Amino acid sequence: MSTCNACNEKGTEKQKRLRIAIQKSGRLTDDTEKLFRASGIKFNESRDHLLAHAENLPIDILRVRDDDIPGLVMDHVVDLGIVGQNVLEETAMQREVDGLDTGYKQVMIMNFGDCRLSVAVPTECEWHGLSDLEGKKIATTYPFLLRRVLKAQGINYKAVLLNGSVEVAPRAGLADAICDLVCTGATLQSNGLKEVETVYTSKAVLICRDQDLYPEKQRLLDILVQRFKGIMAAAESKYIMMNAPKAKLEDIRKILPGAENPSIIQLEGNPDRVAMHVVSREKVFWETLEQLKKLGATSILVVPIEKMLD
Ligand code: PRT
Ligand code: ZN
Repeated sequence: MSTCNACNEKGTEKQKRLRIAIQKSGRLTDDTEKLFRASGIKFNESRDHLLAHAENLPIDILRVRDDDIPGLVMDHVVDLGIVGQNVLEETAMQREVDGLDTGYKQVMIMNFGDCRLSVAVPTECEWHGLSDLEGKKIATTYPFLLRRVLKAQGINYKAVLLNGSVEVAPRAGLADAICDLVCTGATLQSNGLKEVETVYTSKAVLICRDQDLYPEKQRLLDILVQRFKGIMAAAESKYIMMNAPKAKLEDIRKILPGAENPSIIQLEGNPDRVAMHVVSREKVFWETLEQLKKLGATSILVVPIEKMLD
């Protein structure tokens, strides 16, 4: 077996290599790995390896279950972690009760992992509000997040803790209602449930241990954050090109979302028309293009942007 610097950390290596915990296999994995690749972090080891070393940067990736990520950061086993806010806050509340460290710093909110924690009841049930849950059994994987909301409303209920298949609990006679993560709502619908109240909304977040990092690691983190932000900004942005009547330029600018300082180029042989190039920092919908066409724009091109550095 070959020796590995990152595993047998010597003092100096430990000070330099940034350790990031990510979800091994689940809903956050593809987006996280895509972001790393786009940021120039290259690692070859397969998902079966617990630890992967980046080839080109002093970064080690630790692949674990998402539930373990907050604890690894809070116990200073890793420097950074990418995890859902739902898991982060639930774990922090659980650890507080257990008397464990709960310190971390939120570095940035990511543009993936969106979901909501919602109460759902059987479709045929009438619903008037959270007070309908008084005295009821509620199945959930997130007892602390649920309790925070219901306690604030003075509602007494019984939590039934389930770590999977929460949506079958009412049909199985285990609970009257559930409180579970929802994305499209299809799972609730196919289990005869309706979403009645959202108690928490969540996205994936990048978190950091609450101690100062060694300077080399902090510098690397700053670079990563700048790259992540550039990729996320580019994901929403589009480069738009069109030919347009000079007289309508102001109207065109008004309907282009988030477009600043367009470049205007005079078209050869046509004094009334110009070429307009602009970066739009918001999604561009078909409706917008149709409006542009009505204003006399032609040859409209909307091009994706890969990277962006302001
Ligand atoms: O194995 P490991 O413990 O790492 O993974 P896990 O099974 O605990 O988590 P995983 O991979 O399912 O989700 C990881 C994180 O993704 C969650 O903690 C959320 O932050 C985020 N996320 C985003 C979601 C969803 N969307 C989501 N829809 N997590 C779970 N779901 C489940 C939900 O529990 C329900 O079963 O998807 C189902 C509902 O989806 P819809 O689209 O039918 O509404
Ligand atoms: Zn999990």
